[in-house]
Amino acid sequence: MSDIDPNHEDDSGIAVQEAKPKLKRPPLYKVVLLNDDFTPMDFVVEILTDHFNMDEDKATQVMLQVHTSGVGVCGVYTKDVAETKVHLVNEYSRENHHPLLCAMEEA
Ligand code: TYC
Repeated sequence: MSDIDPNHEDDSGIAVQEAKPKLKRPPLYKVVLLNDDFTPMDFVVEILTDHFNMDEDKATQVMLQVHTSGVGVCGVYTKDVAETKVHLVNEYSRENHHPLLCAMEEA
């Protein structure tokens, strides 16, 4: 019964072990925003609508969550997508002379 027992004999009587499936889901990463005392609230809301596909209400909720608790999750992505979002948001913030920090952590 090869479906149940991975250690079994093939037709020649030789013991064989089936390879376990090697597929694994890729690790996911949370992209987060950190609070600071200087970035205008409107700018944070703009980041959340433009880079994280949130409507105005959701973006305001998340911005206030960051403002009051210090950190908030913008979304969960594969590594490449998370890295790109962090890079683009931090670059855009610096271009606009705001200290807003975007970071990623394993989900
Ligand atoms: N604390 C900022 C202020 O009072 C607003 C803010 C919210 C800044 C979220 C950063 O990720 C942030 N203007």
